[in-house]
Amino acid sequence: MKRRQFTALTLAAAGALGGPAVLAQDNTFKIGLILPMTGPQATTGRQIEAAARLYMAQHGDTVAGKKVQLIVKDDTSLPDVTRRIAQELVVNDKVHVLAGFGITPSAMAVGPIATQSKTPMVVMAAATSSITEASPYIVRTSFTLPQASVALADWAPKNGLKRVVTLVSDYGPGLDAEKFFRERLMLNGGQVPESLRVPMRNPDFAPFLQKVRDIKPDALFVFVPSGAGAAVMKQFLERGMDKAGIKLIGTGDVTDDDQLNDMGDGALGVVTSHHYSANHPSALNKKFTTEFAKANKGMRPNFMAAGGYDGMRVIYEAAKASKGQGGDALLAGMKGQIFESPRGPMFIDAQTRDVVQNIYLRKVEKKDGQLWNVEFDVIKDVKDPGKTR
Ligand code: VNL
Repeated sequence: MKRRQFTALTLAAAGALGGPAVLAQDNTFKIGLILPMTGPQATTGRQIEAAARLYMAQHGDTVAGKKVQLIVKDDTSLPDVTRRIAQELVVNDKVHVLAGFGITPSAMAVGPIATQSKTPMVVMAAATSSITEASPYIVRTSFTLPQASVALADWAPKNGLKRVVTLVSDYGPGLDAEKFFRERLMLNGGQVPESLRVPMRNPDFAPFLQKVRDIKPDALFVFVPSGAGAAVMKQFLERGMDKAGIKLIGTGDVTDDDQLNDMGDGALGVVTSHHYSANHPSALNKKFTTEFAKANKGMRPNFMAAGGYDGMRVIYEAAKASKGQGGDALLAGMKGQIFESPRGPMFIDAQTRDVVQNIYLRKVEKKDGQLWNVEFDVIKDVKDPGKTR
């Protein structure tokens, strides 16, 4: 960008961000969907975009009498890029709502823009507990790591897994998973002899897994972001960890439905806790997975797709309530929504703007020649435990 252009953009942005955004005056309702479409989190972008488009195909592309315009932008998972794109979407495109946000740093980077411009911001993927505190305009339709981790820490010691090593990606969601899993496991009489953290970008799991082998715990608890699970599984099996008697457990990010079916039979029996499984037995989910596959060359939706699909639901219903207005009216329409999602019942807590939902315990099983996360227990209506302390 030339210097003069840059200055002009910065000034325009500063002006527009000094108060409520000036919204598109024509008869459109604009959704700025910022996603990682390339780079290490590209599967998250692909899943969420597909889900958003499916929602629009099923529910029409007009809402409150306005034509819905979905503007998809690739932030490559770099927070500085996310911030710049968000600013352009607010200032130049005059979007009514920002949405997407594949990883926590990207969501955090945009919080101040949402606040200053009074633009509602729907977080469809990122899952660190504190994200909703980055702006009063943030509403979340994904999940939180404390939500998923606590359920597993209750299950593990009752099922013979008392000494558990944790292995997490070294950033927001991983640190949440580590802390909430460990505290709850210890409360339940378990032990965590070691807590390992792997770099978020280009992790090499081998040296960490060697360490786990030496410690020989009952189980290894893992959190890695969506897209990295297959690599963990492969190295876990290659190093013969399962044969050494170490069980692999984790949040459902590890047995991600986007990759699970390609992980091979070594994944059988892995127990995880999460809010969405493509195998969730409900009529609504059957319709969701079937139509998603049909529109996307047989692709199976994962939990990211669920977050994107439900995020669109939250936006559409809020737009109806606000009669197509943005800003505070749109935000108000998002708070307190309660509905059936492909994941099960779901509620946007008006106080926290965070999702309250069922957390399921699941085991990888083979059905009709395919691997699935099969739910075998449920903890109902779980609020983010990260907010009740
Ligand atoms: C995050 C959390 C990202 C869970 C993920 O995949 C995930 C995050 C991209 O908050 O950055 O599975």
